[in-house]
Amino acid sequence: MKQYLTFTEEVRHALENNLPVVALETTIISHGMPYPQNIEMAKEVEQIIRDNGAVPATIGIMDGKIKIGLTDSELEEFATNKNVAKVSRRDFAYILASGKIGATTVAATMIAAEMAGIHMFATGGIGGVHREGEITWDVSADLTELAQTDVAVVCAGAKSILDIGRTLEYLETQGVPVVGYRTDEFPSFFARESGFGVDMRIDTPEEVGKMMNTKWDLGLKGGMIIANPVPESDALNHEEIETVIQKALAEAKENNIAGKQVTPFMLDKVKKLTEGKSLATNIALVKHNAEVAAKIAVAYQKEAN
Ligand code: PSU
Ligand code: MN
Repeated sequence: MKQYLTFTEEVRHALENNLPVVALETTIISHGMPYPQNIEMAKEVEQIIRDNGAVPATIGIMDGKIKIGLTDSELEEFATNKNVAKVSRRDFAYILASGKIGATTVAATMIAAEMAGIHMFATGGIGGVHREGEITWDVSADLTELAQTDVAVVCAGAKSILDIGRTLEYLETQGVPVVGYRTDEFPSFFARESGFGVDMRIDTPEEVGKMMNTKWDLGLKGGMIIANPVPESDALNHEEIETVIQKALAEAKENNIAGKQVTPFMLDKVKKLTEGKSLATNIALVKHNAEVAAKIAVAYQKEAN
């Protein structure tokens, strides 16, 4: 398997010396945000992780390799190239074997991170069960990945473009712990509220690190979700965003948007309908997740070593 992986010097050094590392995805760069905000966000997030004592490893597929850590010019490529594929578990081998360029989703980033020996990952929001999922069967492969791959994911919950109740039910069935980080309510990405509670609340990085070590010491396969609400100052109003989402969903339906196009389409529409406010919120929550993930990675690694 190692033949497919390449590492930047910074990441290789960290992994060889058991230093804390935080994985980052590329789908958020290539398909989640417009240029140039995407590249600015990607670089700032890496720096936040360094400032909090861990090493960032942004993951993507190019030139027949799984890249664990990207150079600045590679990051730029993911931010600007219009032909970047969106890679989830099912697409992984195809994109790698064909030498195409592919941005990794939460699911694919977890797969690559585990291969590389990285167990901490920061992103914006996870995929989930889509609204009307009982008709379309659109359930993100992120959820089944969380059930089987040993990577903890810090996210701001799941976007309320999804069916959050069903997403949480699915995660429970799959045995995925959902931890509220300093919150009793599962956040809904743009907003701090969702109307759904969490069964586990943890308030310190040390306690999350201990739970990660305990889970995997026990051989309980799979990841966990650390749900970290967007900071108050950047949050959008739950009811307001709901109205916007209803409009965007109607447009998606009119345009017959389905499958892997749904999430990028919805993010773009919501951004337009909020006049860019949602993009600022998106960037803020990713940065916040990076900070928390770095702190947890430090605590996890201390306990693991
Ligand atoms: N949430 C965001 N921005 C994103 C994504 C989620 O705010 O870009 C991406 C992530 O990479 C996630 C993917 O894994 O969308 C889920 O896509 P799907 O619903 O097609 O599984
Ligand atoms: Mn989907």
